[in-house]
Amino acid sequence: MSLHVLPEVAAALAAGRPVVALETTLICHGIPRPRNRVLATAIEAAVRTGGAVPATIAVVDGKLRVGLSPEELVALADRSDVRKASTADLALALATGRCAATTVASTIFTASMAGIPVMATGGLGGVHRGAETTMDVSADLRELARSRLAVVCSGAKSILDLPRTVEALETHGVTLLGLDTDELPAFYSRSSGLRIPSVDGVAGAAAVVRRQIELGWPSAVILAVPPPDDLALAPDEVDDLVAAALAAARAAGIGGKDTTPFMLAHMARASSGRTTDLNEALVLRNAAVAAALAVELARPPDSR
Ligand code: PSU
Ligand code: MN
Repeated sequence: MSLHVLPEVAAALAAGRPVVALETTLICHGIPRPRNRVLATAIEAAVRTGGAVPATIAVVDGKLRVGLSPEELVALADRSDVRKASTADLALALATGRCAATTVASTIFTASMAGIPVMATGGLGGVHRGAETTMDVSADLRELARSRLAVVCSGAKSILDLPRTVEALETHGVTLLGLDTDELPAFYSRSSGLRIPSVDGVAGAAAVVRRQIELGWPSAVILAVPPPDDLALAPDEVDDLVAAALAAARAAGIGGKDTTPFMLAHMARASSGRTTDLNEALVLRNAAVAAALAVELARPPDSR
């Protein structure tokens, strides 16, 4: 077994106490330094406040880690040489003894191996705009299709082709739920125009997750949480920001795994940091919701 599980996380899992897995690409490649170190610590604190144990996942010096110490977490956030490791890159990162941040895909894979039932992130990867020609579809979709866990997020990032992303999720049998909303949030804005089933609160979501486990259905449940009202952008403004970022990416010849970090950074600059403020706020909210879901799922049947 090549997993290195922090003793606190291992103890919680062994005792059936709630644990929430967290990804690190958003820390190392989504939010600029030095804000990212503050956020990394705050996300873990939000999970603890919600009554669960955080398990931040990353490759540190060639080891696949499930749970980092507070010092290790800040050190990872501060480094500028951390690679982005999706599932295709994990083995290489381990073999070369490097540090690498895990995407949603590699975090889901690792969390499943460790037996963690819930993870939190900002926005999922999905079908990129122009995928008809580039074939750029995030590996997040493949892991969501084959991993039985609940993923709390604010939908998929608006830089993607959201209607095609929803179709791909359906094809792969991934259950998509809105937390008290029947519209898929679009990460930067609360509305995408895409209808999804709404569940009543975290208890409603937990009931679906339990049925999914009983069924033995091998795919994920996505719980989509709208971004905070006061920071969310208007859909028109998001469209303009995405169009400008896409044009800049094409002009700079950006492709593949650099696309998402490049676009996020471009939109942050073009919005004078408002997309970063929003990204931070929604991740913190999602971490709190994920903790509540993990707590609910860990409750014994007679106390529900
Ligand atoms: N959510 C965020 N910021 C991010 C990401 C998600 O708020 O930076 C990352 C996730 O790690 C996701 C990745 O898995 O972007 C998708 O990258 P790609 O499209 O290259 O698979
Ligand atoms: Mn890609």
